[in-house]
Amino acid sequence: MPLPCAAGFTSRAAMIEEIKQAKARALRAIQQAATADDLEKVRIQYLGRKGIFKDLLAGIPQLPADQKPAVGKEANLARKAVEENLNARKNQLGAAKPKAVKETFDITIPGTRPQYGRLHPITRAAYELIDIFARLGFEVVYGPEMELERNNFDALNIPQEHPARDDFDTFFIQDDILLRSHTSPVQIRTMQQRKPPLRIVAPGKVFRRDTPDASHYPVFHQIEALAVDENITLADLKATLDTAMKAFFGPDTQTRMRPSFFPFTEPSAEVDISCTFCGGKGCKTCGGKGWTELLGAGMVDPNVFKAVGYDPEKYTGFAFGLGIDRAAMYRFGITDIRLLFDNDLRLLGQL
Ligand code: FA5
Repeated sequence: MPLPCAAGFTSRAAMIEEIKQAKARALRAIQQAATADDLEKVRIQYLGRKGIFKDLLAGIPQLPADQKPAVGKEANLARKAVEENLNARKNQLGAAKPKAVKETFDITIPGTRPQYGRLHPITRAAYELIDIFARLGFEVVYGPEMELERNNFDALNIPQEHPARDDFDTFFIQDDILLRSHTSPVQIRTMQQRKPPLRIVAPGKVFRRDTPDASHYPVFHQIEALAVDENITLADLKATLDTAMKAFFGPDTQTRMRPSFFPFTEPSAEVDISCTFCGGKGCKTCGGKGWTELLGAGMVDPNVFKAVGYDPEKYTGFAFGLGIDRAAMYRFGITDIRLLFDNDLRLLGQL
């Protein structure tokens, strides 16, 4: 707003009066400003580059020399007062904000729960099994998922064209390299590197051409065990399994061996545990049998010892391979193995 100040004022008194009035109007506008935006508009109107005070001060040089100091002083005082009031009001308006937030904050609303991560049931089962076998004196070793055909088959007494190859059929990378179809090749790798006595467990991922169903998956996990020494017997195998299964599934768990066949063990057995869902009474999950298959086991075949340069006349040993995914299912009450691989947090979050 242009003011009739500069050239129009002829007396000091008139100009001082004008400054006082401008100051009064500014202070009123500051008090009436309800928001920071209103306040900013007032600041621009009075103290801005083209504001009212700028115009007032522009008139001072035209005054007679003896009047300039008094008017200049009055103008500076007025501008200072406006600035101070602007700052004070700004603080007032700023301070009012948190108060409004405080009033609308309901402390009874439940907080947002942070999402905690946890281990996958297969990982948990693997860690627990490793821990149990470690306490029984087994050392943990690892082998590669990509394996030589020789270690997966030939050295385990499964020569080319042997029908047992079908049970362990897998994915070939090239002619003599494949994705291991069980953890048993780690037996071969370990025995080739060490002399008896030895007691090892080898957990890891394995691959098969199996079609997925409630208890099979084409990628799953096993934990292999191997104990070799003089005078190891089937009783050692049975006692080790009994102790480990009771530690993992609970003290009432029963273990039984059914005669079976694996080319790398003789005799061989499928090992069942009493059904964890019905406690052995028979239910839908165990097909009414009261038992569920968990692992394959046996006494190491002399041909395997020969393949790794151990003396089969001197040493005996037991070995087994346990399905970790199945162990996790029976332990955590999951009736379909596929659920373990869906990664649905609604299921995993309950375990
Ligand atoms: C073997 O893999 C033998 N290597 C085990 C063994 C080791 C025997 C040492 C003797 C000495 P089998 O194919 O039965 O055996 O598999 C062992 C366990 O792996 C089964 O009992 C089961 O718990 C699990 N398993 C087998 N196939 C699958 C699959 N497709 N999905 C999930 N778990 C499986």
